[in-house]
Amino acid sequence: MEEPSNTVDQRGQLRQAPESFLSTELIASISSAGVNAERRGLLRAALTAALATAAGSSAIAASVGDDPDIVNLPEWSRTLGKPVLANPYGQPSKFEANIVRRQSPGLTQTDQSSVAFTPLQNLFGCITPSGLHFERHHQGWVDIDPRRHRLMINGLVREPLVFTLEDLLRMPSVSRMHFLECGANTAQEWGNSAVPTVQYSHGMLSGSEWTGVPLSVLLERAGFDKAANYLLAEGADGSGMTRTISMEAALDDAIVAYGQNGEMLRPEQGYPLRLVVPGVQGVSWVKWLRRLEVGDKPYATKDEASHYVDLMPDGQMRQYAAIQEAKSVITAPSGGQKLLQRGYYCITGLAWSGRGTVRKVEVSTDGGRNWREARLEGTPQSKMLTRFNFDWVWQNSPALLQSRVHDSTGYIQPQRAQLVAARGTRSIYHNNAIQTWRVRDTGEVDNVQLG
Ligand SMILES: Nc1nc2c(c(=O)[nH]1)N[C@H]1C(S)=C(S)[C@@H](COP(=O)(O)O)O[C@H]1N2
Ligand SMILES: [Mo]
Repeated sequence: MEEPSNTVDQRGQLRQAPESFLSTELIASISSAGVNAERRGLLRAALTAALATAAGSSAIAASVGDDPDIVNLPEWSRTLGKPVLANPYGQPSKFEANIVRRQSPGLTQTDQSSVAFTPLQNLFGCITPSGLHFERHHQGWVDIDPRRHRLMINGLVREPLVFTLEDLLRMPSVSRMHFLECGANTAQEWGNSAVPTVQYSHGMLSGSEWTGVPLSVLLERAGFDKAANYLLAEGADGSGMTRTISMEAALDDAIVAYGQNGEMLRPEQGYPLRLVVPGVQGVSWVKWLRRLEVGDKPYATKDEASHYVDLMPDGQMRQYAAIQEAKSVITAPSGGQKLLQRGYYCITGLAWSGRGTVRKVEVSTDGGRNWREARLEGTPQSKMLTRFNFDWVWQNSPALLQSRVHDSTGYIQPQRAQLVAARGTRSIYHNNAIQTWRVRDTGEVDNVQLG
């Protein structure tokens, strides 16, 4: 098989919907800025009608009459199928082998202190398949024997406790969908190095259903000191990963999780136990969680004193900036992809907020001059990814695609210039600016920074 290219994947070329799905009149009704709310219902009805007509249309049949893939029975229709249980653990089709996590050559420090990004451009809906969840390890991942793993709760507690995985599996559990985003996601965009694809610009982001014991249940059981405001969470890998968690977040919706998307956590995601701190930056979601210490002040550990701090324009450091502010990105069409023909495209992307739910997403195709509302798929969940879709007709002319989210607190995702005005360009973390994808008249899409 051909070596997968680092920037363009097998679905890098976007085909428009077949011309027969849309009448000229309908195409005209979709302005180049999108479909407005009134026309949307009409468009949907007409699409359904067009589909129904197309199914029985001889004109369609004539145009495809010589297609060998219709005329000849393929081998899979003439031979025995593969045996049941050929794959005791199911795998994606071999034709999807190009849809993988990728490492950015520029960002890789060592094989262990590294990051592999989620291929957002190829995913649907809002759940990231566990095998494509991004990976960020400070010192490599570890393959823990669950029988030998322990979770200790100590510090300002009435009774220090140690749990085995079996103990935790017997306790009351919750299952909730939440995004996980590294605080350094979109870091390169602080500078001028617009990275080529959405996988590299936004791929330290994944969404999963997490299952485990509410952290509040474990803290209550240990009899934590009600005056204590902080927790130290510690991982069992060699990175000495320790993070201060506010007691507020710990008692709110944090989970000591063993489950991810219906099965046990993957080793790369912290098997057998990880902390889930919804809405908070990824580094606080300590993997291979082995100890929680209840304390009365922030711990200022290495991962919060010298890393994960943002240098502000006035020379001050922004520390413990834990919450991931509202953010959205168009995942297709996106950098490295190509529109092959003029016509209808469904602009699609993801929106999320660490402070609550997504209330509205707007899309602009002219670099932020005009905005129209996108469709949200499903009911937005708190601190979880929401999928949005937007109807668009590309007229072979240059376009600047942007999305912006409004969250349930009323916060609106900032333009890059607004964010830079407040925070300068010397930060590494917490870049939630509006992303711009430029469509050239050739159909090629790339990453540009406006303003
Ligand atoms: N024990 C431990 N926990 C850790 C890390 C680590 O290296 N060791 N990396 C952190 C960082 S920086 C992030 S962004 C998330 C990444 O989680 P993931 O690898 O499951 O995507 O885990 C966090 N928890
Ligand atoms: Mo991170």
